[in-house]
Amino acid sequence: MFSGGIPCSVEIPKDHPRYKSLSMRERLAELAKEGVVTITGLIAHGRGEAFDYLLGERTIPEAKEAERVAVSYLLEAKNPVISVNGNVAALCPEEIIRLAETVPAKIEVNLFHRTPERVEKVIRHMEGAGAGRVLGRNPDSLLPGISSDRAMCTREGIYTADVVLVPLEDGDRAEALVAMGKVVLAIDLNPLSRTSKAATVTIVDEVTRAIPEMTVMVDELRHDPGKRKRMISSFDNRENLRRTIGHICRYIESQGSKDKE
Ligand code: PTJ
Repeated sequence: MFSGGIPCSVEIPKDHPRYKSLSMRERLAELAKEGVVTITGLIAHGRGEAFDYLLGERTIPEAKEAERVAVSYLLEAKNPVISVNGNVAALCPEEIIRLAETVPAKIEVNLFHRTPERVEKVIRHMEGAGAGRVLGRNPDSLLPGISSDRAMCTREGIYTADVVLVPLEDGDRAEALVAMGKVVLAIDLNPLSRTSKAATVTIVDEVTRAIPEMTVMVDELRHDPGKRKRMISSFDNRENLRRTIGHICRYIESQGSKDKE
């Protein structure tokens, strides 16, 4: 059964005001039963949903700017890699594959709650969605400075990548990747997270909105290296996060004053 492109087990009425959000939950719950999504991935999604409310559940201009800069980095990179975890594989596998093919970039599965069986499930899930080659089955390298299994990666992929896109990341690995001198592009609805603060570029947007938007931007920026370089050199992640938080505050204020009317 499919709900708005998101396969799920319970039919959500299309006219339900929270159709997309409920379909996503069903999808994640279903894939948690299959072991693709970890149980704590459901908690992480709930936190993301809460922050998305505070953004008005839409892509704000600050996120669009960060998406453009992130795409510029991906196009400038020698070895760009998209890191995929259980939640990302569940929410937007086809969209990740399309972005990876368009750039082109490698896809590597890297999990926080890692077991060989789960890695295999997530990779199979990506392959089932049409991915050609997915790295991560046979990690041969360790990221320095991380004590969790998230350190395990492939030399061909994340270990030697110059630019890594990390949707829904945990702070430890984001910091470790930056410490290795890599450009880290985060997608995280929480502008206050350690990941958001550590990343080179933080996209405060919902992953299923951000990835397709970025794929369109690849075509816009592919033939304009001058614009890419200008976007990269003028971008200040801290300032963008500051403006994002300001945006959230103003949005909350506006909702509060609506109640008083
Ligand atoms: O599949 P695994 O084992 O690698 O585990 C994946 C999770 C997500 C459980 C793991 O990476 C984790 O615990 O992440 P955190 O530390 O909870 O961080 C996830 C961040 O992503 C939080 O700041 C959320 O606000 C944010 N987030 C959640 N859902 C979305 C999101 N950001 C963008 N789009 C979302 N749909």
